[in-house]
Amino acid sequence: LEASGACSMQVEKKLDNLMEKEEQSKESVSSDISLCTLAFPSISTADFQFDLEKASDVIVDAATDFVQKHDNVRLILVDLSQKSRILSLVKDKASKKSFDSSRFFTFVGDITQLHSKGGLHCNVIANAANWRLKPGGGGVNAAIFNAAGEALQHATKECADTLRPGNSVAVPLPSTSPLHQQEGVTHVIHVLGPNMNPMRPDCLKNDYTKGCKVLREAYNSLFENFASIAQ
Ligand code: AR6
Repeated sequence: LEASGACSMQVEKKLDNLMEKEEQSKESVSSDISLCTLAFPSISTADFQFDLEKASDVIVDAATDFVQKHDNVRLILVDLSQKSRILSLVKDKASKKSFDSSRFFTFVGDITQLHSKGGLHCNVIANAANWRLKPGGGGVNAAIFNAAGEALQHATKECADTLRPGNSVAVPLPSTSPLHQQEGVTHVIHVLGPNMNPMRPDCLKNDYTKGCKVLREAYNSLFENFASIAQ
C-alpha cells in the first residue's frame, strides 16, 4: 500500500512537471521577444468597405510569402472581436498553406493594448491610415493616435504629410509616447489601402482588379518597411 502511495505521488509529480512545462512553452510562444513582431489590422476592410473574401486572399498570400523569405520575424493579424469575419477567413485559408504557423497567426485584441492586455510583445504596429495622415476619423487610426498621444502626430509630420493608396510610411515612436512606454511599441507604420467607400476620397467604385493590386502593394510596402526595421 505504502509503495503504491509513493508511486502515485511520483506519477502526480511527473504530471505536475509536464503541465508546468506546457505552461512555460505556451508563455514562451506568446512572449517571445527574440522575434521582431509586427501586429497589423486588416487594411481597408471596415471604413473603406473592401470585400472580405478578396482581402483575406491578399493577406494570406502576402504574409505567408513574407515569413517564408524572412527569418526572425513574426506577423500577427489583429482584430477587436472574437466574431471577426476577416480573422476567421484568414485563419481558415492560412491553415491550408504550409508555413511555420508560429510566425504568422491571428489574434483577438486591441492593437493599442497587445502587451498590457494580451501578453504579446509587438515592437511594431501598423495603422490603417487616411491619406492626410491625420488623427481622428474612426477605427484603428483614431485608436492608435489616441493611445500614442501627441508624440505620434509630431513624429509622423517629420516623416510625411500625405500618403498614396498602396503605400506606407514607418514612423519611429518617441520614448515619451505612452504606447512606447506601456506597450513597448517602437515604430508605427501608417498604411493607406484601397478605398471602396463612395463617401471617402479616391473611391475605386468596385474595381476589384485595381483594388486587389493596390491592396497587395499596400501589404508589400508595409512588410518591406517592417523588414527594414527588423534588420
Ligand atoms: N485594434 C485592432 N483592430 C482594430 C481596432 C483596434 N483598436 N479598431 C479597429 N480595428 P478601419 P480601413 C479593425 O475602418 O477600412 C479611418 O477612419 C477593424 O475591425 O480602421 O482601412 C482612417 O482615418 C478592421 O478589421 O480601416 C481612414 O480614413 C480594421 O481594423 C479609414 O478609416 C481596419 O478598419 C481607413 O479604413
